[in-house]
Amino acid sequence: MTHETGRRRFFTRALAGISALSLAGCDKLSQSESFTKLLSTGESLSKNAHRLVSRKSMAQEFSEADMSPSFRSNGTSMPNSVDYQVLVETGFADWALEVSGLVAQPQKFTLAQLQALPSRTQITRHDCVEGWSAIGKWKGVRLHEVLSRVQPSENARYVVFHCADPMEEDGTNHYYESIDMEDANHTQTLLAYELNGETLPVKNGAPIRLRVERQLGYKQAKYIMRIELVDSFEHIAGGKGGYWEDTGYEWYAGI
Ligand SMILES: Nc1nc2c(c(=O)[nH]1)N[C@H]1C(S)=C(S)[C@@H](COP(=O)(O)O)O[C@H]1N2
Ligand SMILES: [Mo]
Repeated sequence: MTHETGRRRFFTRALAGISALSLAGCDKLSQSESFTKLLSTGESLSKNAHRLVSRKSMAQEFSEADMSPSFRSNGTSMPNSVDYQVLVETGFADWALEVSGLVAQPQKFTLAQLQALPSRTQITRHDCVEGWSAIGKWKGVRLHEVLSRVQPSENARYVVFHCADPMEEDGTNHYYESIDMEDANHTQTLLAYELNGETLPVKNGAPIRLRVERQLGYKQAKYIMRIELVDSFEHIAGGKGGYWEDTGYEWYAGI
């Protein structure tokens, strides 16, 4: 079950007057109010702990032997957009990542240009709030490398990732996410173009997806089309900094 159908199902049930207690099973937990509250508390605690100890601490990295046999897809597995489908058919030859907003040198990067920058490879664990985890090997360019080329302004506070997948049937309300400058410049924060030694599959976010280790699955934006540096996200979509955040999820989804 996806978060989206799960959420719809929850609201439908809530409207029908069925109590959260009657919701049994692991993947229903994320739709239960008390679980969401518990998660929120844990998230704010870990956020503050990171702030006090070190936001620069590294997420655990694993060995090849620890890798999951396959890395599943969750949420969108093929964006429902003609523009995106054309990009897939043409091997992303005409795709370019626009990086703009509060930067001195807005730029567009082709996939080949991103792949020519220094790369980092890391084997990390992905944790989804729906109750599954997977260990995968990611290769990509550090977001820091890209940002240093566009020169963020001093007032830039957040990096926003605009994705190709519309979340409504009518093609509106695209998935998006955001992180702060500290996580953006973290050593393990990547724009990944390979998964498990292969070109990033469409189901996992081709041509590039975010890896922001130490945060939950929904922060790992797939199908990134545009990156925008901002000082606030109050004027973007629902104003909470992400698609799921706009529905009530925590913005800082620390693990
Ligand atoms: N653009 C986009 N990014 C997304 C999602 C999505 O639906 N669309 N789902 C999120 C969620 S909830 C998870 S758990 C991961 C799933 O990544 P995977 O498909 O590689 O397993 O992507 C995240 N990033
Ligand atoms: Mo997720």
